[in-house]
Amino acid sequence: MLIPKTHPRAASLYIREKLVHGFRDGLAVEEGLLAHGRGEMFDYLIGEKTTKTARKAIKAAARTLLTAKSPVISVNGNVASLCPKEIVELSKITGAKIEVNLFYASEKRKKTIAQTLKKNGAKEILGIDSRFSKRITKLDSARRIVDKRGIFSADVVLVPLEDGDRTIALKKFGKNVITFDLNPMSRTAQTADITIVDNITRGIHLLIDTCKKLSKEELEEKPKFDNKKNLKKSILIIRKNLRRMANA
Ligand code: PTJ
Repeated sequence: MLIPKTHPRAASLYIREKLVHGFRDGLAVEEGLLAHGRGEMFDYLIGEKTTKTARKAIKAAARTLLTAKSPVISVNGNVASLCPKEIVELSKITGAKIEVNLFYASEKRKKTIAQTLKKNGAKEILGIDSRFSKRITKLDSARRIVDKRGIFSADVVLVPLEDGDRTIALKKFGKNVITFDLNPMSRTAQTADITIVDNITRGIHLLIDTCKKLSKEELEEKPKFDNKKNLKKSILIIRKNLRRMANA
């Protein structure tokens, strides 16, 4: 599809096309298209830009990833469709392992996602070899199967575009959870330790840059981040935008 650069919503339409291609290439599932639609709606409500509150969460996420002992980035079909290159770059900068972990699991899709990540420069992808499978408790979906070298033994897990049950289970399992979620009211957003309310396709670039730029002093500082307070601010941004639209 040809999208004119001058189209007022060109950026958003390009992102949508990426997901459609990801779906056609066997990375994302149909349900992922629906999840993307929900994301688009919230992106519209936050103004389709990275807010100050998202920047604050990104800084906290960068610090947490860089100071983690064993960080892991969990990748699903949507994430693999939208930003595989950036996921690999983030993993290289932070030393985080990459693990494929799917809600609608299939061996074929896991392999397709792993291949895509490798094409984008990843050396090792976890979550593919069943010899290393372990179960995390209190979770019914296929996502309970994790890699013992990855999510199972991680201290910090980045789980972007996630469903609520998984985030709750990871928290109960003692993990420090970071997420990208455009819906500040979702269970994932509300349960995670650090929620970046931004489109992953925008926010991940800033997360990579922030990881590159954080100074030694900033890394040593005691973290002051309050996720609940930050989420309230994101909800207020949405309320303000809705009010402005209603009064226009
Ligand atoms: O590939 P699989 O099998 O693991 O399935 C993945 C999906 C996405 C289908 C699954 O995790 C799912 O159903 O997720 P949910 O419960 O719809 O949650 C996805 C959340 O991500 C929603 O709150 C969306 O608003 C949000 N979201 C969608 N697109 C983006 C986003 N947040 C940030 N950036 C986006 N581009």
